Amino acid sequence: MKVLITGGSGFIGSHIAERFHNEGNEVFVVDNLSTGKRENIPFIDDAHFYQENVQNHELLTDLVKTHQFEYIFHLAAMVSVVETVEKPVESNGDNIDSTIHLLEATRQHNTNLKKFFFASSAAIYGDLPDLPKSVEDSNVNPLSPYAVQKFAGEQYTKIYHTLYGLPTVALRFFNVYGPRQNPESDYSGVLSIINQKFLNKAPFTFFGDGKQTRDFIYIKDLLQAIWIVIEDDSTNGKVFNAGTGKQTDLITVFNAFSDYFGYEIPYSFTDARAGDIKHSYSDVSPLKDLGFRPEYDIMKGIAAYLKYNQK
Ligand code: UD2
Repeated sequence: MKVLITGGSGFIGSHIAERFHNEGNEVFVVDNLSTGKRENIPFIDDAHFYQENVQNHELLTDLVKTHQFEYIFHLAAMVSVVETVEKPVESNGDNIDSTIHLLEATRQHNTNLKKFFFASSAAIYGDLPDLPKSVEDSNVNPLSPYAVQKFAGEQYTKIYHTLYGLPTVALRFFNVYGPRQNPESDYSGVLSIINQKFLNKAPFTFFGDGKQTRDFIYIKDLLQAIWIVIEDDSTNGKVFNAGTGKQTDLITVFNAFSDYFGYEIPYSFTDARAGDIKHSYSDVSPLKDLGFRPEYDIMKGIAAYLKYNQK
């Protein structure tokens, strides 16, 4: 099978690429390496790797026409919320224009598509207090260009099914963590930051009191969710939450790292980040109805993450 992954050298995209590759498929990656890394996907040769911006619509259309992919994953995006606040117009191009162009190229030229997958985000729920967040019952309240753009992307993905019959699906990712997550920015996933701090024995700062909670999902559980929705025709035109349905506070996470590393690092508390939400977790019952069974609670997930690091 032929598979296209935009953003395929990023944290999540590289895991999708690896699994398809290991299962004997031909995987093509388009990634401008703005946040992804070429070394995340050493198994993809240069003939299948395009270091290009996802706004290169001509390239993407050509790829779709030439290769007639079975699966298309659209993960490439300006992923930093802060960067989208600084660059609303540019991020709109990366995050919305790219999505509709790729959907349109697929509609017009890709005749044997099994699924078009779009990566959405829990960011679209904003700071409304209801919990757990449910695709059916919760209102959305996008508070950044990033959140608006992810919501637009998933809605385009959805209507490309209802209007044109394209087999599409979108997942709203909650707080994904695991190997290859890039810890380099202040706004990287907090687990990758804590991991980095422990490795370097450097101080960690809690923004707020550390009692904020998130629905942390280990990359392997996310892959399970992705494979369930891409292989099931009943998911066409639908949007699902991708989390574990459990909330864990930051202090618990920090203490788990301390236990596994076997030493303490200095830590301090400062003001909560502007716009930070206090609590978040997902209702994943629709995914569970399709067979989703998350296997990694936070302790098991952190253990697996650290074991991978040691390799
Ligand atoms: C997630 C997404 C973000 C956006 C947002 C929308 C990730 C990695 N980020 O941000 O892209 O979708 O949801 O709601 O999935 N923290 C510290 N110290 C640090 C870094 C973080 O205390 O050095 C706190 C941070 O203030 C927050 C929590 O840790 O309360 C989680 O932070 P995060 O950036 O990993 O994830 P989140 O949910 O804020």
